Amino acid sequence: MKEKKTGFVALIGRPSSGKSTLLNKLCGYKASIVSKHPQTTRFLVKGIYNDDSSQIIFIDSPGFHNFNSNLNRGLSNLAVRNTENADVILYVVDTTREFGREEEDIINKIKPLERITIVVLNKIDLENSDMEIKNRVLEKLAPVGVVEFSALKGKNPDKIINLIKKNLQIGPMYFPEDYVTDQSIPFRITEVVREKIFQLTKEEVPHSCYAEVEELKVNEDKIEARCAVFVENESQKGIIIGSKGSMIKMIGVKARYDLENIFERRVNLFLNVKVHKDWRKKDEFLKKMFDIS
Ligand SMILES: Nc1nc2c(ncn2[C@@H]2O[C@H](COP(=O)(O)OP(=O)(O)OP(=O)(O)O)[C@@H](O)[C@H]2O)c(=O)[nH]1
Ligand SMILES: [Mg+2]
Repeated sequence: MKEKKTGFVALIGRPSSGKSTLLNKLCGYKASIVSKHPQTTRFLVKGIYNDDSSQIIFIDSPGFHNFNSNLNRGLSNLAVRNTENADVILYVVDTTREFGREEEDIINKIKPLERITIVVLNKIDLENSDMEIKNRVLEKLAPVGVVEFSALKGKNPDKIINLIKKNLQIGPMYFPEDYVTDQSIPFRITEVVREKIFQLTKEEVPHSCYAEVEELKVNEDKIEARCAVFVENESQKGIIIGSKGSMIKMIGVKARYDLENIFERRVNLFLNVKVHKDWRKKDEFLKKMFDIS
């Protein structure tokens, strides 16, 4: 068997800088959920890129930002932990934002690791994209490469892939060649449901939700799942259900559509909205749920 270059690439960047969008573009497959709200990603989500000469395992992480709650602090710690074990760090910079405290904090965390780092200057398709931030980053960090890109509109991420390959070693295959992600079926279901909630609701509501698959039947031609959506209080429950159930219905329709594409079979999805009072304030629960402390 031909030897391949393999390794782990950790994405890090401030919330909404486009990490998950970029991971999906690099993998050529939607492995990680995306929305316009910051803090969409809550877990270390893997997407796997395979070609004749390499296997690259990308690990998405929650946006790193200033701590203002236990959940955010936990998510930011998770993002940093992600970079500590990686062969290469892919630092995604939002060029429509000013260099601020978040960039400074990220650089202070990754610099001492002395890992191979590649900087992606993202969102160059937008009018307010400003390369001044590039100079600010490069004053503090010495990456092996800097690529200007649009994770949303860019057609060809080869430049980033090639740069990564150049910096990986020949190594073991971590996953079978036809794997595009290591995510379980229930995890994919809850993530897609969460994505729809992030895309269809606003302000605190998407952040107050988590989802859990309570019953699952997987057949060759059909998947049937009962999935609970938990919110923090009755008023959020009312918003998620919507007038005469219109919102939860829309979440279900859109999630099912995506899941049928992902699993390539029919999906029956039953959503049930429940209250888990103030779950984001319960440290023990957060620890268990998000593997964070
Ligand atoms: N115009 C434009 N929009 C982008 C680009 N990359 C990402 N976006 C948008 O920015 C928003 C956030 O993208 P995500 O990929 O969810 O960002 P993220 O860094 O994973 O965010 P968190 O998981 O919340 O930290 C979405 O609305 C994307 O469509 C880009 O290159 N150009
Ligand atoms: Mg994300």
